[in-house]
Amino acid sequence: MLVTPPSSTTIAILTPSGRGAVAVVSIRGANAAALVSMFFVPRSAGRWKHAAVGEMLYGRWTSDAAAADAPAEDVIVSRVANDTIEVHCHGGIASKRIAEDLLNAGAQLCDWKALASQDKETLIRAAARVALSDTVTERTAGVLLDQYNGALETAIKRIAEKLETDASTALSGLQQLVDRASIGLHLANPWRVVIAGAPNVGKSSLINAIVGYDRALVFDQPGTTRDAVEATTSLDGWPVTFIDTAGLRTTADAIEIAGIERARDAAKTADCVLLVFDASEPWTDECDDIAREWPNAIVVHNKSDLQVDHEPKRLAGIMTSALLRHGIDWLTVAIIGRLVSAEIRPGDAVPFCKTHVEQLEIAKHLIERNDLAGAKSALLALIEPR
Ligand SMILES: Nc1nc2c(ncn2[C@@H]2O[C@H](COP(=O)(O)OP(=O)(O)O)[C@@H](O)[C@H]2O)c(=O)[nH]1
Ligand SMILES: [Mg+2]
Repeated sequence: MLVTPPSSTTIAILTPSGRGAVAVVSIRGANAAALVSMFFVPRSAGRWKHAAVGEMLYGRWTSDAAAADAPAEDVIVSRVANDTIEVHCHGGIASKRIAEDLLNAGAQLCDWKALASQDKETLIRAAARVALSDTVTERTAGVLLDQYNGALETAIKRIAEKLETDASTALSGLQQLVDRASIGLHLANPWRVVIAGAPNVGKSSLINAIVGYDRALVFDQPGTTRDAVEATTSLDGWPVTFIDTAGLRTTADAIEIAGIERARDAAKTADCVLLVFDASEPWTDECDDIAREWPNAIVVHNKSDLQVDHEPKRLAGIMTSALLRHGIDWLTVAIIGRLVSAEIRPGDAVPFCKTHVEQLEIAKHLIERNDLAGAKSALLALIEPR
Protein backbone atom coordinates (compact mmCIF):
# COMPACT_ATOMS: atom_id res chain seq x y z
CA MET A 1 0.00 0.00 0.00
CA LEU A 2 3.04 2.27 -0.31
CA VAL A 3 2.22 5.28 -2.45
CA THR A 4 5.23 7.16 -3.73
CA PRO A 5 4.33 10.82 -3.56
CA PRO A 6 6.14 13.32 -5.74
CA SER A 7 9.42 14.23 -4.07
CA SER A 8 7.97 17.72 -3.59
CA THR A 9 5.78 16.47 -0.72
CA THR A 10 7.48 17.86 2.35
CA ILE A 11 6.68 17.57 6.02
CA ALA A 12 7.79 19.80 8.85
CA ILE A 13 7.16 19.70 12.58
CA LEU A 14 5.96 23.22 13.35
CA THR A 15 6.14 23.00 17.13
CA PRO A 16 9.51 23.34 18.91
CA SER A 17 11.47 20.22 19.80
CA GLY A 18 11.53 19.24 23.46
CA ARG A 19 8.70 18.27 25.74
CA GLY A 20 5.27 19.42 24.69
CA ALA A 21 1.71 18.27 25.19
CA VAL A 22 0.70 19.03 21.62
CA ALA A 23 2.46 19.17 18.28
CA VAL A 24 1.65 20.18 14.73
CA VAL A 25 2.95 18.33 11.67
CA SER A 26 2.58 20.18 8.38
CA ILE A 27 2.39 18.27 5.08
CA ARG A 28 2.78 20.22 1.88
CA GLY A 29 2.65 19.24 -1.77
CA ALA A 30 0.18 18.27 -4.49
CA ASN A 31 -0.04 14.77 -3.03
CA ALA A 32 -0.41 15.83 0.62
CA ALA A 33 -4.06 14.74 0.97
CA ALA A 34 -3.42 11.32 -0.59
CA LEU A 35 -0.52 10.78 1.75
CA VAL A 36 -2.50 11.70 4.86
CA SER A 37 -5.39 9.45 3.73
CA MET A 38 -3.09 6.45 4.08
CA PHE A 39 -3.14 6.85 7.86
CA PHE A 40 -6.02 9.13 8.81
CA VAL A 41 -9.62 7.97 9.24
CA PRO A 42 -12.04 10.79 10.15
CA ARG A 43 -14.83 10.17 12.68
CA SER A 44 -17.42 11.21 10.10
CA ALA A 45 -16.53 8.99 7.17
CA GLY A 46 -16.38 10.46 3.71
CA ARG A 47 -15.88 14.06 4.87
CA TRP A 48 -12.13 14.12 4.46
CA LYS A 49 -11.93 13.84 0.67
CA HIS A 50 -14.06 16.92 0.21
CA ALA A 51 -12.83 18.89 3.19
CA ALA A 52 -12.74 22.60 2.39
CA VAL A 53 -9.78 24.82 3.17
CA GLY A 54 -10.06 25.81 6.83
CA GLU A 55 -12.17 22.80 7.84
CA MET A 56 -11.01 20.74 10.82
CA LEU A 57 -11.73 17.04 11.20
CA TYR A 58 -11.39 14.86 14.24
CA GLY A 59 -10.34 11.26 13.69
CA ARG A 60 -7.76 8.57 14.21
CA TRP A 61 -4.24 8.16 12.89
CA THR A 62 -3.31 4.49 12.49
CA SER A 63 0.26 3.68 11.58
CA ASP A 64 -0.67 0.47 9.77
CA ALA A 65 -4.33 -0.02 8.92
CA ALA A 66 -3.74 -3.73 8.16
CA ALA A 67 -2.38 -4.56 11.63
CA ALA A 68 -5.02 -4.68 14.35
CA ASP A 69 -2.52 -3.84 17.12
CA ALA A 70 -0.79 -0.99 15.28
CA PRO A 71 -0.35 2.17 17.37
CA ALA A 72 -3.18 4.64 16.90
CA GLU A 73 -3.63 8.24 17.96
CA ASP A 74 -6.51 10.71 18.16
CA VAL A 75 -5.73 13.67 15.93
CA ILE A 76 -7.27 16.74 14.38
CA VAL A 77 -6.52 17.21 10.72
CA SER A 78 -6.98 20.48 8.93
CA ARG A 79 -6.56 21.49 5.31
CA VAL A 80 -4.97 24.93 5.70
CA ALA A 81 -4.46 25.50 1.98
CA ASN A 82 -5.14 23.53 -1.20
CA ASP A 83 -1.76 21.84 -1.01
CA THR A 84 -1.15 22.03 2.76
CA ILE A 85 -2.50 19.86 5.54
CA GLU A 86 -1.78 20.10 9.24
CA VAL A 87 -2.02 17.22 11.68
CA HIS A 88 -2.52 18.33 15.27
CA CYS A 89 -1.54 15.55 17.64
CA HIS A 90 0.10 14.83 20.99
CA GLY A 91 3.74 15.90 21.32
CA GLY A 92 6.67 13.55 21.92
CA ILE A 93 6.33 9.96 20.69
CA ALA A 94 3.01 10.53 18.88
CA SER A 95 4.26 13.39 16.70
CA LYS A 96 7.51 11.54 15.99
CA ARG A 97 5.61 8.45 14.88
CA ILE A 98 3.29 10.44 12.62
CA ALA A 99 6.30 12.11 11.01
CA GLU A 100 7.99 8.71 10.61
CA ASP A 101 4.86 7.22 8.97
CA LEU A 102 4.86 10.05 6.44
CA LEU A 103 8.61 9.79 5.81
CA ASN A 104 8.34 6.00 5.31
CA ALA A 105 5.59 6.70 2.79
CA GLY A 106 7.98 8.85 0.78
CA ALA A 107 7.63 12.42 2.07
CA GLN A 108 10.72 14.48 2.73
CA LEU A 109 11.53 16.12 6.05
CA CYS A 110 12.03 19.85 5.89
CA ASP A 111 12.97 22.42 8.52
CA TRP A 112 9.97 24.69 9.17
CA LYS A 113 12.07 27.76 8.50
CA ALA A 114 12.91 26.40 5.04
CA LEU A 115 9.20 25.72 4.55
CA ALA A 116 8.36 29.30 5.55
CA SER A 117 10.82 30.64 3.00
CA GLN A 118 8.93 28.74 0.24
CA ASP A 119 5.79 30.72 1.04
CA LYS A 120 4.61 33.22 -1.50
CA GLU A 121 5.12 35.98 1.05
CA THR A 122 7.45 38.85 0.36
CA LEU A 123 11.08 38.39 1.49
CA ILE A 124 10.64 40.73 4.42
CA ARG A 125 7.41 39.17 5.67
CA ALA A 126 8.84 35.65 5.52
CA ALA A 127 12.01 36.78 7.32
CA ALA A 128 9.97 38.54 10.01
CA ARG A 129 7.99 35.35 10.62
CA VAL A 130 11.21 33.39 11.18
CA ALA A 131 12.80 36.14 13.32
CA LEU A 132 9.67 36.29 15.49
CA SER A 133 10.25 32.69 16.52
CA ASP A 134 13.79 33.54 17.67
CA THR A 135 13.05 36.67 19.62
CA VAL A 136 12.84 36.53 23.40
CA THR A 137 11.18 39.70 24.70
CA GLU A 138 7.75 41.21 24.19
CA ARG A 139 9.27 44.50 23.11
CA THR A 140 11.38 42.97 20.33
CA ALA A 141 8.47 40.74 19.28
CA GLY A 142 6.34 43.90 18.97
CA VAL A 143 8.91 45.56 16.70
CA LEU A 144 9.17 42.41 14.54
CA LEU A 145 5.40 42.08 14.39
CA ASP A 146 5.25 45.62 13.01
CA GLN A 147 7.68 44.58 10.26
CA TYR A 148 5.65 41.41 9.60
CA ASN A 149 2.60 43.63 9.21
CA GLY A 150 4.32 45.83 6.64
CA ALA A 151 6.05 48.75 8.44
CA LEU A 152 9.40 48.22 6.70
CA GLU A 153 7.86 47.39 3.30
CA THR A 154 5.70 50.53 3.39
CA ALA A 155 8.72 52.68 4.30
CA ILE A 156 10.82 51.19 1.48
CA LYS A 157 7.97 51.68 -1.00
CA ARG A 158 7.61 55.34 0.03
CA ILE A 159 11.34 55.93 -0.33
CA ALA A 160 11.31 54.31 -3.79
CA GLU A 161 8.43 56.60 -4.82
CA LYS A 162 10.13 59.66 -3.33
CA LEU A 163 13.16 58.98 -5.53
CA GLU A 164 11.10 60.16 -8.51
CA THR A 165 10.65 63.68 -7.14
CA ASP A 166 12.98 64.37 -4.24
CA ALA A 167 16.17 62.32 -4.03
CA SER A 168 17.53 64.07 -0.96
CA THR A 169 14.42 63.30 1.13
CA ALA A 170 14.61 59.72 -0.13
CA LEU A 171 18.25 59.57 0.92
CA SER A 172 17.56 60.84 4.44
CA GLY A 173 14.69 58.34 4.80
CA LEU A 174 17.03 55.58 3.76
CA GLN A 175 19.71 56.81 6.16
CA GLN A 176 17.19 56.68 9.00
CA LEU A 177 16.40 53.05 8.17
CA VAL A 178 20.09 52.12 7.98
CA ASP A 179 20.66 53.82 11.37
CA ARG A 180 17.95 51.67 12.92
CA ALA A 181 19.59 48.49 11.62
CA SER A 182 21.95 48.35 14.61
CA ILE A 183 18.84 47.78 16.73
CA GLY A 184 17.02 45.66 14.14
CA LEU A 185 19.87 43.17 13.88
CA HIS A 186 19.58 42.51 17.63
CA LEU A 187 15.85 41.86 17.77
CA ALA A 188 16.42 38.12 17.39
CA ASN A 189 20.06 38.12 18.65
CA PRO A 190 20.71 39.60 22.09
CA TRP A 191 23.35 42.30 22.40
CA ARG A 192 26.54 41.00 24.04
CA VAL A 193 28.05 42.87 26.98
CA VAL A 194 31.37 41.67 28.37
CA ILE A 195 32.30 42.41 31.99
CA ALA A 196 36.04 42.87 32.35
CA GLY A 197 38.30 44.02 35.14
CA ALA A 198 40.85 42.80 37.67
CA PRO A 199 40.07 39.77 39.82
CA ASN A 200 37.88 40.29 42.89
CA VAL A 201 36.47 43.71 41.94
CA GLY A 202 32.93 42.26 41.88
CA LYS A 203 32.35 41.41 38.19
CA SER A 204 30.41 38.22 38.90
CA SER A 205 28.47 39.90 41.71
CA LEU A 206 27.50 42.71 39.31
CA ILE A 207 26.12 40.22 36.76
CA ASN A 208 24.10 38.59 39.50
CA ALA A 209 22.80 42.00 40.62
CA ILE A 210 21.84 42.97 37.05
CA VAL A 211 20.09 39.74 36.09
CA GLY A 212 18.52 39.46 39.52
CA TYR A 213 19.59 35.96 40.41
CA ASP A 214 22.84 34.11 41.12
CA ARG A 215 24.07 33.13 37.70
CA ALA A 216 27.77 33.88 37.86
CA LEU A 217 30.28 32.36 40.21
CA VAL A 218 31.14 34.58 43.17
CA PHE A 219 34.06 33.58 45.31
CA ASP A 220 36.30 35.58 47.60
CA GLN A 221 39.49 34.05 46.21
CA PRO A 222 40.80 36.33 43.39
CA GLY A 223 40.69 34.89 39.87
CA THR A 224 38.20 32.08 40.30
CA THR A 225 35.99 32.60 37.25
CA ARG A 226 37.85 30.53 34.72
CA ASP A 227 35.20 30.13 32.05
CA ALA A 228 33.20 32.88 30.49
CA VAL A 229 29.76 32.52 32.11
CA GLU A 230 26.81 33.94 30.19
CA ALA A 231 23.45 35.18 31.39
CA THR A 232 20.76 36.66 29.15
CA THR A 233 18.29 39.12 30.56
CA SER A 234 15.96 41.83 29.38
CA LEU A 235 16.91 45.46 30.06
CA ASP A 236 13.96 47.75 29.46
CA GLY A 237 12.59 45.11 27.08
CA TRP A 238 15.81 44.71 25.09
CA PRO A 239 17.57 41.31 25.20
CA VAL A 240 21.13 41.50 26.53
CA THR A 241 23.60 38.69 27.21
CA PHE A 242 26.20 39.44 29.89
CA ILE A 243 29.48 37.57 29.67
CA ASP A 244 31.43 37.16 32.88
CA THR A 245 35.16 36.77 32.41
CA ALA A 246 38.26 35.86 34.32
CA GLY A 247 40.06 38.82 35.87
CA LEU A 248 42.47 40.80 33.76
CA ARG A 249 45.91 40.62 35.36
CA THR A 250 49.33 39.15 34.82
CA THR A 251 49.45 35.61 36.07
CA ALA A 252 51.62 32.52 35.83
CA ASP A 253 48.70 30.11 36.17
CA ALA A 254 48.12 28.44 32.76
CA ILE A 255 44.37 27.98 33.23
CA GLU A 256 44.00 31.55 34.43
CA ILE A 257 45.93 32.84 31.39
CA ALA A 258 43.60 30.89 29.08
CA GLY A 259 40.63 32.49 30.87
CA ILE A 260 42.08 35.97 30.43
CA GLU A 261 42.67 35.33 26.73
CA ARG A 262 39.05 34.21 26.41
CA ALA A 263 37.97 37.45 28.08
CA ARG A 264 39.96 39.48 25.55
CA ASP A 265 38.46 37.42 22.67
CA ALA A 266 34.93 37.81 24.02
CA ALA A 267 35.44 41.56 24.33
CA LYS A 268 36.54 41.85 20.68
CA THR A 269 33.13 40.72 19.44
CA ALA A 270 31.11 42.38 22.21
CA ASP A 271 28.72 45.25 21.57
CA CYS A 272 29.86 46.89 24.80
CA VAL A 273 32.42 46.30 27.55
CA LEU A 274 31.89 47.11 31.22
CA LEU A 275 35.22 47.77 32.88
CA VAL A 276 34.92 47.24 36.60
CA PHE A 277 37.24 48.63 39.30
CA ASP A 278 37.16 48.27 43.07
CA ALA A 279 36.13 51.67 44.47
CA SER A 280 37.59 50.79 47.86
CA GLU A 281 41.06 49.92 46.56
CA PRO A 282 43.71 52.53 45.66
CA TRP A 283 43.85 53.56 41.99
CA THR A 284 47.11 52.10 40.61
CA ASP A 285 49.20 52.23 37.43
CA GLU A 286 47.76 48.81 36.60
CA CYS A 287 44.25 50.37 36.67
CA ASP A 288 45.49 52.97 34.16
CA ASP A 289 46.91 50.17 31.97
CA ILE A 290 43.60 48.29 31.98
CA ALA A 291 41.67 51.48 31.20
CA ARG A 292 43.99 52.18 28.25
CA GLU A 293 43.28 48.69 26.86
CA TRP A 294 39.50 49.42 26.85
CA PRO A 295 39.10 53.10 25.93
CA ASN A 296 35.45 52.72 24.88
CA ALA A 297 34.30 50.76 27.91
CA ILE A 298 31.66 51.88 30.39
CA VAL A 299 33.66 52.40 33.58
CA VAL A 300 32.18 51.07 36.82
CA HIS A 301 33.55 51.57 40.32
CA ASN A 302 32.06 48.79 42.43
CA LYS A 303 31.94 48.29 46.24
CA SER A 304 30.75 51.86 46.82
CA ASP A 305 29.36 50.63 50.16
CA LEU A 306 32.93 50.41 51.50
CA GLN A 307 35.33 53.28 52.27
CA VAL A 308 35.79 54.80 48.78
CA ASP A 309 39.27 55.75 47.63
CA HIS A 310 39.08 59.28 46.12
CA GLU A 311 42.37 59.34 44.24
CA PRO A 312 42.10 62.22 41.69
CA LYS A 313 43.53 60.03 38.92
CA ARG A 314 40.55 57.65 39.24
CA LEU A 315 38.56 57.62 35.97
CA ALA A 316 35.06 59.05 35.91
CA GLY A 317 32.55 56.20 36.07
CA ILE A 318 29.38 54.82 37.55
CA MET A 319 29.48 54.00 41.29
CA THR A 320 27.80 50.72 42.20
CA SER A 321 27.45 48.35 45.09
CA ALA A 322 26.63 44.91 43.77
CA LEU A 323 26.27 43.86 47.40
CA LEU A 324 23.56 46.42 48.27
CA ARG A 325 22.29 46.70 44.66
CA HIS A 326 23.03 50.42 44.64
CA GLY A 327 23.67 52.14 41.31
CA ILE A 328 22.45 49.15 39.27
CA ASP A 329 19.62 51.18 37.71
CA TRP A 330 22.08 53.88 36.60
CA LEU A 331 24.30 51.20 35.17
CA THR A 332 21.49 49.62 33.15
CA VAL A 333 20.47 53.05 31.82
CA ALA A 334 24.07 53.61 30.70
CA ILE A 335 24.20 50.18 29.04
CA ILE A 336 20.93 50.70 27.15
CA GLY A 337 22.07 54.20 26.14
CA ARG A 338 25.17 52.65 24.63
CA LEU A 339 23.44 49.74 22.89
CA VAL A 340 20.14 51.19 21.69
CA SER A 341 21.20 54.16 19.64
CA ALA A 342 17.84 55.26 18.19
CA GLU A 343 14.33 55.66 19.52
CA ILE A 344 11.91 53.08 18.12
CA ARG A 345 8.21 53.83 18.40
CA PRO A 346 5.33 51.46 17.71
CA GLY A 347 4.81 51.09 13.96
CA ASP A 348 8.30 52.34 13.03
CA ALA A 349 10.07 50.66 10.13
CA VAL A 350 13.15 48.73 11.31
CA PRO A 351 15.37 46.58 9.07
CA PHE A 352 16.20 43.40 10.97
CA CYS A 353 18.01 41.12 8.51
CA LYS A 354 21.65 41.45 7.45
CA THR A 355 20.94 40.84 3.76
CA HIS A 356 18.16 43.44 3.72
CA VAL A 357 20.40 45.99 5.43
CA GLU A 358 23.12 45.34 2.84
CA GLN A 359 20.59 45.92 0.07
CA LEU A 360 19.51 49.21 1.70
CA GLU A 361 23.18 50.26 1.91
CA ILE A 362 23.58 49.48 -1.80
CA ALA A 363 20.53 51.61 -2.61
CA LYS A 364 21.99 54.42 -0.47
CA HIS A 365 25.32 54.34 -2.33
CA LEU A 366 23.50 54.34 -5.67
CA ILE A 367 21.54 57.48 -4.69
CA GLU A 368 24.78 59.12 -3.58
CA ARG A 369 26.24 58.31 -7.01
CA ASN A 370 23.08 59.74 -8.60
CA ASP A 371 22.02 56.39 -10.06
CA LEU A 372 18.38 56.88 -9.06
CA ALA A 373 17.02 54.16 -11.36
CA GLY A 374 19.50 51.66 -9.94
CA ALA A 375 18.59 52.68 -6.39
CA LYS A 376 14.91 52.31 -7.12
CA SER A 377 15.26 48.79 -8.49
CA ALA A 378 17.49 47.81 -5.53
CA LEU A 379 14.70 48.95 -3.19
CA LEU A 380 11.90 47.33 -5.16
CA ALA A 381 13.79 44.02 -5.21
CA LEU A 382 13.27 43.91 -1.44
CA ILE A 383 9.51 44.29 -1.53
CA GLU A 384 8.22 42.81 -4.77
CA PRO A 385 6.15 39.64 -4.44
CA ARG A 386 8.08 36.43 -5.09
N1 LIG B 1 31.44 45.17 50.03
C1 LIG B 1 31.22 44.71 48.82
N2 LIG B 1 31.71 43.51 48.44
C2 LIG B 1 31.49 43.09 47.18
C3 LIG B 1 30.73 43.84 46.25
N3 LIG B 1 30.71 43.17 45.09
C4 LIG B 1 31.38 42.03 45.28
N4 LIG B 1 31.86 41.96 46.54
C5 LIG B 1 32.65 40.89 47.15
O1 LIG B 1 33.91 40.85 46.48
C6 LIG B 1 34.36 39.50 46.33
C7 LIG B 1 34.63 39.19 44.88
O2 LIG B 1 33.43 39.27 44.15
P1 LIG B 1 33.29 38.60 42.73
O3 LIG B 1 31.95 39.02 42.21
O4 LIG B 1 33.59 37.15 42.78
O5 LIG B 1 34.47 39.35 41.95
P2 LIG B 1 35.10 39.00 40.52
O6 LIG B 1 36.32 38.22 40.78
O7 LIG B 1 35.44 40.33 39.92
O8 LIG B 1 34.08 38.27 39.72
C8 LIG B 1 33.25 38.63 46.94
O9 LIG B 1 33.59 38.32 48.26
C9 LIG B 1 32.04 39.53 46.89
O10 LIG B 1 31.10 39.22 47.88
C10 LIG B 1 30.22 45.12 46.69
O11 LIG B 1 29.55 45.85 45.96
N5 LIG B 1 30.50 45.49 47.97
MG1 LIG C 1 34.23 36.39 38.91
